[in-house]
Amino acid sequence: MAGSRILRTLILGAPGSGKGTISKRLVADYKLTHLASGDLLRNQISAGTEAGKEAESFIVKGQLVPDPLIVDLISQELGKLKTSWLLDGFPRTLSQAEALSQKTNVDLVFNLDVPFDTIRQRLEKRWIHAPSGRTYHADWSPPKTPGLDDVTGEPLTQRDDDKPETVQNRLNTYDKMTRPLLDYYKSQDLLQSFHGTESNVIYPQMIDFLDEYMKSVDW
Ligand code: G5P
Ligand code: MG
Repeated sequence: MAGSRILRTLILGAPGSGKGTISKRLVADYKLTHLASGDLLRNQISAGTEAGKEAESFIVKGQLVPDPLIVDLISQELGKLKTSWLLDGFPRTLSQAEALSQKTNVDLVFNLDVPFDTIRQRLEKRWIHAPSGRTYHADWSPPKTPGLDDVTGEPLTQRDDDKPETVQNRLNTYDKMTRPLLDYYKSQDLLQSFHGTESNVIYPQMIDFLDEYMKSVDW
């Protein structure tokens, strides 16, 4: 990345649309700092904080955690960042988007538009290394040793909210609460949607777009 400007980006998409997978590639290729709201919340739960206890009761049901809780957590983290960043999973409601706009401008909003049937199949086979947020898929991106994290060798787990009935609740919640954000950012001319069923096909399209974008604004 050429210039010294800070790039402020969001990645939106339904649960399981590949936000984490694509973010991992973007942060490596464009030297962005990745801030994932779900990872922040799961860290709070593991640490047994009050915020974590409150969040857990919503997450296990596939519901969104209350806006003030996540706005607080994200604001604290954003305040620490001095480099270009990519925010994954936040905002998820119009009220969160408004809160974010009070704190910072955003340059680009990516949207991953992946069919729900594809998502349901993916999440059945997701495994994670909870402490780091590293994500695997049993067939598509398996760990080197089945059941173990590639970096630490620690055991992988499945997310409580990846049970089929909870996944359906998360998809319903997305339709009701988060989909309206697409119009919100479209009306600000910030939204770039990428449709498909394969991250390996979507990602090169994102790179092409981002490279052109950076040239156009003389990054
Ligand atoms: P999260 O953690 O933000 P979601 O529900 O938005 O959770 P999730 O499940 O983390 O999103 P993702 O990051 O979009 O999905 O997808 P991923 O992990 O990269 O990919 C999913 C699986 O598919 C992986 O196994 C991956 O390897 C595989 N995969 C990727 N691409 C392909 C492909 O091309 N082919 C195949 N075969 N597989 C592929 O939020 C969790 C909860 O926290 C709360 C909510 O309760 C939420 O439900 N929360 C918030 N609440 C309120 N406001 C907020 N802002 C909140 N943020 C989080
Ligand atoms: Mg994720």
